Amino acid sequence: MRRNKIALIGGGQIGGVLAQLTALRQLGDVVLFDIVQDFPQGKALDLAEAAKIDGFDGRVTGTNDYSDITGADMVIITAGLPRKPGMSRDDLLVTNAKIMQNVAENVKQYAPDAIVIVISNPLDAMVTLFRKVSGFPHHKVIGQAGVLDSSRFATFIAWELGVSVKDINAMVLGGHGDTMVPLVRYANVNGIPVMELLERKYKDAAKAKEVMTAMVERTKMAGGEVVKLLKTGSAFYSPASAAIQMAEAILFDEKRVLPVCAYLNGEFNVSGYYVGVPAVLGANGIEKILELTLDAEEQALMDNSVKAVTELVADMERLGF
Ligand code: TXD
Repeated sequence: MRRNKIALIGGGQIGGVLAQLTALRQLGDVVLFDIVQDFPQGKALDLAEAAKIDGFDGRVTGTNDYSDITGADMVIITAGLPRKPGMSRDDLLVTNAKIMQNVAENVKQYAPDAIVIVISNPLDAMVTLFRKVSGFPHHKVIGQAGVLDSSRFATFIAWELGVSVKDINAMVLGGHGDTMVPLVRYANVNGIPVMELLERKYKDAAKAKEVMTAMVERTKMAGGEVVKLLKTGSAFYSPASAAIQMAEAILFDEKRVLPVCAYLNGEFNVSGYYVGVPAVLGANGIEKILELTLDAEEQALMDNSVKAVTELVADMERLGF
């Protein structure tokens, strides 16, 4: 049986960490593609020379030639430009749409059976465009946003409560923008509602609410917080880890329930758009969307987020994509 072949399109910050995690976790052979001459070859060579030390067998190669991704089982796309300080995700729309169009045409040609995880921003638009240009089945084209946004939310909750982040269950739904929806009511520590723990900690419901609101706001702005500190580029360790969790769920047919950017066909009352929702990820990609009951306030936030996604997609279409 041959090893999985995993093509990483974009060999920049996230692409490099993806390559390393893929190798370390022995998920398969890595082909790192980038348009910059020699750059992915250099990264791949550097990483391959760590195999002896880290003890992985997977091959790691870099390329500027799409034919090298032929037959890839999985494709993870980070090609595009990251945000600069003060730049919104949507400013990236035109530049990255042109790139994504080109990527999709090539993935369609050389890896027509792959399951694809899109990371490039603006995420909801890029995953939509990849799907449209490639014509791949919707369940095999998935966007990464929710796993990262949820991990950020969980991190802030863990810090606030002084407990292990491993015991936090928290989910963020909606689009990957400022309108994303961290689900407060469902957030829990091994089943204990986070709000209950906050109320016990502060012995004051209003204060508990205030603390939670601050964590929700920080989650929504978390990408920008990192951008501001880094000065050049955007988050790359955590987005790579998030995509690897999705990749493992698919490659090992884990049926994990993860919040991902999935194509909705009536679920959550949305039709024809990619939106962040809980889904079962397994060997077939998205195997099921898990719907859940939202109260009036959550539904209003979700509607607002879906509206932002539809506007973004409309903008992209108006610009000719
Ligand atoms: O959670 C999420 N979805 C995200 C998304 C979280 C953080 C950042 N996110 C976005 O991922 C970010 O806004 C960017 O759109 C992508 C990639 O971020 P990264 O930090 O890895 O950007 P880099 O380091 O600039 O890498 C992008 C690479 C770079 O090496 C370019 O040469 C290459 O993409 N590139 C291309 N590759 C292939 N094909 C084409 N046409 C191309 N154009 C540029």
